[in-house]
Amino acid sequence: MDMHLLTSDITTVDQWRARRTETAGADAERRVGLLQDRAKEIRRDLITMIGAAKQGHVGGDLSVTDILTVLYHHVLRIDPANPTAAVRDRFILSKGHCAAAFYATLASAGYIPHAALESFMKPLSELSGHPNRTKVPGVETNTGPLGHGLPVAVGEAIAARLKGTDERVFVALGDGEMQEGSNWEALMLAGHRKLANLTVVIDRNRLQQGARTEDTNALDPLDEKLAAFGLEVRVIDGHDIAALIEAFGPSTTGKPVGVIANTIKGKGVSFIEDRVEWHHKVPSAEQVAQAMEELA
Ligand SMILES: Cc1ncc(C[n+]2csc(CCOP(=O)(O)OP(=O)(O)O)c2C)c(N)n1
Ligand SMILES: [Mg+2]
Repeated sequence: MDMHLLTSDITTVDQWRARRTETAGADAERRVGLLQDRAKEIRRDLITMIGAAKQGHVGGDLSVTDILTVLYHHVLRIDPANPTAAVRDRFILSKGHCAAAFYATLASAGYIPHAALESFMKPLSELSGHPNRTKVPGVETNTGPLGHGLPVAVGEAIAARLKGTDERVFVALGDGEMQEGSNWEALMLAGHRKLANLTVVIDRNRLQQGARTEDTNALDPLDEKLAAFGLEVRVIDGHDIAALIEAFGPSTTGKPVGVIANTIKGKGVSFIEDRVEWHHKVPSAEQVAQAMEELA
């Protein structure tokens, strides 16, 4: 029985497939350009959604957008027409407060109809403020309470190994979220089990809800910490599409991969970029219009 009221948009899935084929076959420069176009569409959608809902987490949505774009439009081996296919790569958005970016990405891949984005955070909408796997096709596990996505991803990576498939598991976390102890327990197990099929992506925008991470509970040297837990660490610019593609390549050491994606919270909209108050501030109609101009 399909639990979901929302179902995939086959026209968009076909378009997504055609675009993926085009992206895969393009030369490096054109590939980056195509993915930047997708990311811009997703940024425009999430701004529209948050402006209409008058709720959301716009800063973290904009910092994770390029990560989501590269995963869904180039890397993940998925079939949005069959979200629960027995063999598939998995993605978990552990920083579940960034649901708007996630839903906009799922819509761009055809998991859900684009028109459904209009219901974001409305009463009784499937598209609530944090993603729910029983309501939204493509969502692998419920997130929102920080610190739970990575432990689930570790379990999925172990399950894939037990099944003997080559499925890969990706999880995106906030940097403030790394202050949750559960993540370090999960990393310890990932390192111990040498879960080479797991890629842990940290959206390192250096801001959490009310302040800078390094002023709250410092994470640096985060690369050394991840390496000490047994990860193969890749530090990149999290808005550099080519660097993201490379960083999402398979493990070369037999260890789980840890990607520290240095990002800018609010990336793409000048008055939101790197400003702590935009963690969950809502743009006015005028600010939505200005953001759209910048993202034109
Ligand atoms: C366990 C838990 N505590 C508190 C919150 C409230 N909360 C939502 S987002 C957030 C800050 C997260 O910062 P970060 O992980 O850096 O995310 P980003 O900067 O990408 O938005 C907090 C404290 C929560 N969702 N879960
Ligand atoms: Mg952060």
